[in-house]
Amino acid sequence: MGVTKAPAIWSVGVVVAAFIVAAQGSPSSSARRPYSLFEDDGLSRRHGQRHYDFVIKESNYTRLCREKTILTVNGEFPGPTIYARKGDVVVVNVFNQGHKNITLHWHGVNQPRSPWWDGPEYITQCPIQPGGNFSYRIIFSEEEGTLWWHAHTAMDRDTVHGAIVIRPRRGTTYPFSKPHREIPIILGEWWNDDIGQVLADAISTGSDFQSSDANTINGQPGDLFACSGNGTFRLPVKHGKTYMIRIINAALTNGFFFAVAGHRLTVVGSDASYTKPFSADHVFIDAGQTVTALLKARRGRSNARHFYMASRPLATNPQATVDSSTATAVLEYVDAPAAPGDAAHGLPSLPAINDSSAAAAFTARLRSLASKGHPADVPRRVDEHMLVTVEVNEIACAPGEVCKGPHGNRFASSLNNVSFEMPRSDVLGAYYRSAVGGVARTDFPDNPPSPFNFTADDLPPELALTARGTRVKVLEYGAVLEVVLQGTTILGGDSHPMHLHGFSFYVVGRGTGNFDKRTDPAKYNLVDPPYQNTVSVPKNGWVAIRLRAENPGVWFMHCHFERHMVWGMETVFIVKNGKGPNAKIMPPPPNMPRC
Ligand SMILES: *[C@@H]1O[C@H](CO)[C@@H](O)[C@H](O)[C@H]1NC(C)=O
Ligand SMILES: *[C@@H]1O[C@H](CO)[C@@H](O)[C@H](O)[C@H]1NC(C)=O
Ligand SMILES: *[C@@H]1O[C@H](CO)[C@@H](O)[C@H](O)[C@H]1NC(C)=O
Ligand SMILES: *[C@@H]1O[C@H](CO)[C@@H](O)[C@H](O)[C@H]1NC(C)=O
Ligand SMILES: *[C@@H]1O[C@H](CO)[C@@H](O)[C@H](O)[C@H]1NC(C)=O
Ligand SMILES: *[C@@H]1O[C@H](CO)[C@@H](O)[C@H](O)[C@H]1NC(C)=O
Ligand SMILES: *[C@@H]1O[C@H](CO)[C@@H](O)[C@H](O)[C@H]1NC(C)=O
Ligand SMILES: [Cu+2]
Repeated sequence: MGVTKAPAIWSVGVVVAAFIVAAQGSPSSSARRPYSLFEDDGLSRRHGQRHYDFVIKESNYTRLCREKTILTVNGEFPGPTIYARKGDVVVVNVFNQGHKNITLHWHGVNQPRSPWWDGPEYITQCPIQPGGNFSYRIIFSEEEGTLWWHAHTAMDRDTVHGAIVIRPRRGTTYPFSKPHREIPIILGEWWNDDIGQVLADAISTGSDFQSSDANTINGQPGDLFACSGNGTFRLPVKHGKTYMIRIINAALTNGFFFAVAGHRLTVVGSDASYTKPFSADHVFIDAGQTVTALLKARRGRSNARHFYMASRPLATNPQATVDSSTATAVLEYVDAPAAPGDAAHGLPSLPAINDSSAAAAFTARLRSLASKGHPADVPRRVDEHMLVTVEVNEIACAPGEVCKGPHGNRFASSLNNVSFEMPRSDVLGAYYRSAVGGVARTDFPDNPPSPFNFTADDLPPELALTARGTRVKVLEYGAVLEVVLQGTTILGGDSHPMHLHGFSFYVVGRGTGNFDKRTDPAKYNLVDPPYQNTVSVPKNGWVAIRLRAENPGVWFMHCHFERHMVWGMETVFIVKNGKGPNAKIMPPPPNMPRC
């Protein structure tokens, strides 16, 4: 591995020794991923902290009959699973032995008062350059359930990602019977071409991104694809046992439907929060989200040994290039008689690729555990209202340039018509030094600058134009914020998984067409709304979220479709310090990477 020494770790009075996690064998081409990689790795704890060493390095993998060099953590794809209990602090020592700048993000972890370890490049830190290292502290507070980690530089999260499993505090248990086993199911995508090249090609002409070549389950397309059958992810189960599947959508461009043939799933959680259990034939999971579900292994009368699991995208914009393929994995009853030639059962039935109503119907069933007698802690009084349009746009082609986006322009995207431009050094560092003006303007608009009929059928083409800017929104500590994210029909419209760092939020309302501030708030669910970190804004519809700005720091909000983010569909919330030491940002660790 080459790494024998951990970097200095920012912690008071704790002596931290290096702890090397050996890469679990070398990633041979299509080798079947051993099931044991999904088990708790038994890492020791020191002073209540767990440590992982993540070596960023290139590694060759074969998929779809071709070998390709990808960026990995410890040579593993998908990367290692992080195990924690609610309230733990986990230290991840990252060593960049790749050839690109990198940062890692702990998706859905609030990192209370500690934005320094949140990860998005040029928002909370400068990237870790090749040869460099940085130790992240993942500070788990209220989260319990399924989350994940991923690179937050360029499009590197394509292959640099893994699951985070957060179990109940020691001595407490799940709000349901303890499952026999817990298995991450990571939905992703695979490109035959180098992902850096895919990005560079799109940027050079302003065109749409090339679509992926396969969808994947735990890194494998499954046996509907050429040269892929040997690697297909197989989950061994025994009749009568209950399995907790922790489904993560790590894809760059797709929301997914997911189902298991011959089995229903009982959904029990979404992001890092439990939901009221409900039974479903299939789940819908947008990019960035997680769904935790229980699967009771019951073969039924068929006595079959194999059942397919499958994921297929939801594609809401017919113009966008999406990979519509179906990825598969196999549920294998290890206690069933091995029948010769026992091919996997048929594919599970999944909604059509354009069935947004099926996605909306699933999403509407997500309810937190609260009840009328014990309502969720949803803020009732709102201090700051924002209405934010979520748009895919165009930016005029510069003279002399050849652009291959819509109307001969470049593709762009925006929030409230601000197409976010990445600064060249981190917003957090500048803000901490009281110099935020050097990197950003603090005038992100609370409302669309010029209102229009957001979801009209025929919008004038000029409305598609937008302009770049690094504009952020500043909030007072403790303010209650309501953001209505409003989809638009500009360039046809699409759904958008909007992710906020530093917070989970209550999704209090959702609807089609234009949000109506006079009538829609009366229909909000303030009793048992889901508590999430990524919300699916429906195509040509809206969602309303509420949160208390009680986490001081600099927090990114962005679409989790990577191309939309690259085009500018994001902004930053700065939450100011409050009164008292527990309402202030922690000081930065001494080893922050520099720009
Ligand atoms: C980590 O980086 C620091 C500089 O920030 C360097 O002094 C140290 O040697 C590095 N540690 C390792 C193990 O590479
Ligand atoms: C990985 O692939 C690259 C190019 O595809 C090749 O040059 C290199 O030798 C390969 N490395 C290994 C260890 O096979
Ligand atoms: C799959 O595995 C079998 C048996 O190990 C081997 O003969 C075959 O070549 C493999 N196929 C592919 C496409 O890797
Ligand atoms: C989905 O596609 C089918 C076939 O192309 C079409 O008949 C149907 O109207 C579409 N549904 C929606 C909701 O767009
Ligand atoms: C907005 O556009 C929709 C769809 O074309 C239309 O039904 C609605 O009447 C329009 N609203 C207004 C206020 O013009
Ligand atoms: C967005 O900004 C661009 C550039 O300033 C402008 O041309 C366009 O009309 C604006 N669109 C809206 C909906 O405000
Ligand atoms: C890597 O990060 C450094 C520091 O921010 C920056 O100067 C450099 O341009 C980055 N490299 C690339 C290829 O983006
Ligand atoms: Cu988007």
